[in-house]
Amino acid sequence: MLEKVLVANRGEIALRIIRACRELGIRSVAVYSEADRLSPHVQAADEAYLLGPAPSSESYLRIDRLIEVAQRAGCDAVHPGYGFLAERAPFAAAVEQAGLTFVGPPASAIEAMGDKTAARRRMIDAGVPVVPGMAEPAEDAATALREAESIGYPVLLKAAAGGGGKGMRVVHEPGELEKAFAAASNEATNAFGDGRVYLERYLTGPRHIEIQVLADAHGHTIHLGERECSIQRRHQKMIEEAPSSVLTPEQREAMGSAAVAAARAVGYRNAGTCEFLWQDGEFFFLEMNTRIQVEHPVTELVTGQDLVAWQLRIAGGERLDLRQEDVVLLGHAIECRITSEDPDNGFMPSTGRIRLLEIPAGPGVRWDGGVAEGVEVSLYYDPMLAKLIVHAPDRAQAIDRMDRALTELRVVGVETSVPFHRRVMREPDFRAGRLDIRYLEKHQDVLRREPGEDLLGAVSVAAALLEEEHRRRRTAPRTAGGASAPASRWRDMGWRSGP
Ligand code: MV4
Repeated sequence: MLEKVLVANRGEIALRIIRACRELGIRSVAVYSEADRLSPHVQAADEAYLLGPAPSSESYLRIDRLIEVAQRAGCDAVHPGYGFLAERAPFAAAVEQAGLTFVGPPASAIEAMGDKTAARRRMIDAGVPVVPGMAEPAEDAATALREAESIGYPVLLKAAAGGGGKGMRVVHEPGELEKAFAAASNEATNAFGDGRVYLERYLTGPRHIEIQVLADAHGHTIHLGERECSIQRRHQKMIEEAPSSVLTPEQREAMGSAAVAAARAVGYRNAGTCEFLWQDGEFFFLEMNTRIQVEHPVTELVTGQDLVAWQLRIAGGERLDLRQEDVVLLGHAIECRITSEDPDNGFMPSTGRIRLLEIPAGPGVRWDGGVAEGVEVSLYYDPMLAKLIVHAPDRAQAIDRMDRALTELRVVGVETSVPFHRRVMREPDFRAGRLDIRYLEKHQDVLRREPGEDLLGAVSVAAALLEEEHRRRRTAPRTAGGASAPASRWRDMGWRSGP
């Protein structure tokens, strides 16, 4: 078992890892930048170390400094979380080189999944379905033109070093190919320092469905079902759920087996996710994310498994004593990513101090947060403040529960994505499960405030007190026996505070 873990991250995922450590009796060490001095993850850990004076993300990317802190603090392992250094093979290798355990896959597995055409070849060899297309990067535009003929239009140009949608170009007809090839290659060079591109058949309205995988160090690999992640904006996921409403048990098994085969093919260990595109009952492997993901809680709620605890136990050499047939899905879970972005203003990042934070509670509600009242939200880091996750017996009840929980949530000090999330929970296509990766392109209605839209929340006691205090300071002293002016809300509802 691990004894002391350095958490090489910040925000909600750092807190999530610290919580898992505490439950397992593992000591935790936080690191922080100057800007994060007062952040909750620093308070929650057993010890905390300042990484450097830079207030930006730079601090969390200093490999040498992180390893130095881990060694000085007497850690035996490093958990990278997601983002930052989580999928950098050189970081995993440097951690192991320093005699520490990397809570994640071997560097070789990260590398194998990093090169997209190499990964495609390995998946084909392992019998995992991939989108029809090229197995090698195209030498030039003329080669791509010939390949496109055999694949059939529309085709999609993708960067070989790829991921995240950079260097992607849709080509509808031969005449567009040469220009698109140059543009995609250019973009790939700028983004990855590698201009190689290849072609795939372009799927016009797929869903993004991914499979959670767990693999121990003793050759045992299983999957924990899927997550539906189609509701995204500019490659940023906004809402995730488990299970997907389109998979039959047979398809779940087929996709799960494909994900397990993919993991085995690269010698995978620890938690990982295989992304698939699903269209008209067919599915195709896209890529593997070699980290714990933001949306892991929806899988935890429907499987009853603690994925971060499994990461730590597997890294400590424990056996994954969970058979595939023991994984049972129960009910439906939905996650909303609560960000400091203004949905009524093109999702413009919003900054400021959090003055009031009221966190939803009640049956089936989970809050994975990384902020607290008093915390300053800056532009230095990712705008995700927290994740609100609900669990209910079925999808319809989960949607209603999420709408209720969003009603209870109050954040004063920064604008948040909450109004957007509430509009999606009420939108008929979403409620009917009619969604694909272009859902938000097609639903400008949920991206904008409706005239007359009324999304009042529950009246919070703290907010009511703050308002009342404010009002008392402004109003003249009361006359004897006279009732104070009722709050406008109460008057609106037909209530009176006096006779
Ligand atoms: C595709 C596709 C359609 N057809 N491949 C986007 C990021 C990268 N991971 C793969 N992506 C896509 N690949 C084929 N052959 C559409 C996308 C895509 C997408 C995929 C998943 C989630 C959101 C997306 C948004 C736009 C495009």
